[in-house]
Amino acid sequence: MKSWRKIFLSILVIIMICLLLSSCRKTDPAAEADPSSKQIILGFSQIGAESAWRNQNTQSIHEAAAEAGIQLLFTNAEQKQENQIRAIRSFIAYQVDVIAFVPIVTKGWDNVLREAKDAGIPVLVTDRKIEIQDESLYAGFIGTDSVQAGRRAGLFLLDKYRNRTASEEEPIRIVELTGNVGSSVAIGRGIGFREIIGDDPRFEVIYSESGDFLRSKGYELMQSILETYDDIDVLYSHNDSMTLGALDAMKEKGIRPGTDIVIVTIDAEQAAINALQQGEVNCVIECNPKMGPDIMKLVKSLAAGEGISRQIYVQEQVFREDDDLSDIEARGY
Ligand code: GZL
Repeated sequence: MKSWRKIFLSILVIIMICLLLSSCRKTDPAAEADPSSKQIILGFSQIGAESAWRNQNTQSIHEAAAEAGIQLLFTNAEQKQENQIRAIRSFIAYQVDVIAFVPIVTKGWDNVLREAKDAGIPVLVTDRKIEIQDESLYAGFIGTDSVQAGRRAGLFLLDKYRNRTASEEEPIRIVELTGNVGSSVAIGRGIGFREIIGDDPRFEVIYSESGDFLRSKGYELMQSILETYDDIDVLYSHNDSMTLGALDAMKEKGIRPGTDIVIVTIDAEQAAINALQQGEVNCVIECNPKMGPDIMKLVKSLAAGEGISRQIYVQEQVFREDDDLSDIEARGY
């Protein structure tokens, strides 16, 4: 090959390498000298803005990152796993210090988390859980105990119908609106609920369908359900957004939610607490979205190369119709 062509190709390769390096994260000489002074960069992939709960979760993460002095690269996946995988890859390319994300569904994360591990970037799973072959691909989980939330829903019904016998009466007919199909929270809330009422002959789940945690789908599904069934006793809904939509549909039909149909819902956004106080809902199970500060503490530990607990559940409570509902703290979302 003529020498001028060799020179041209060498220059081209050098330019490409410089461009590639310049596209990656800038190194800070001061930080190189004193790693503890380096600002931590966190790449966070959020699933979307499907509910008041999710928006509060997002707000908590932004506020806590700012408070902690952590630079936040935040992406909204618009409810698509492929967008989350793309975002995680971009965090890897940028060489963030830590990656955190809410996995919209439990499966399909092995490859991209292997890439993060190979790049030496620790990963924190938040809010929802993942199912993965190699558990070493992520550092730990912090979020809700969705199976316990389902159990709490079932336990409320056991108490509500404690005087009901199985023998002489029709079963208590339950309609279930579930969250995202394949998400750990929808799976867990279904499993926990059935652990409690599944073998009890007094109860029968006559219908179960995903409303994707959306108010609009809760409304549409309940409209359709009320066209099909006229003897529903209980609605068990995996989040307040779907519940509020279902309540709208019930009221349009002259049905009194909380009286004609017992309503059990999860999240505890303000609108659901208001409905509980007004007697339109019978039980609200809290799912705590305000996990930002705890996430940032874990991020700092991971950035410092420290280990963290594999599984941390956030604090959550239950609000029942018979509780003192007069002094419930404003929910903020
Ligand atoms: C639960 C969370 C769920 C909420 C919904 O931890 O993932 O997603 O219950 C939200 O409101 O859409």
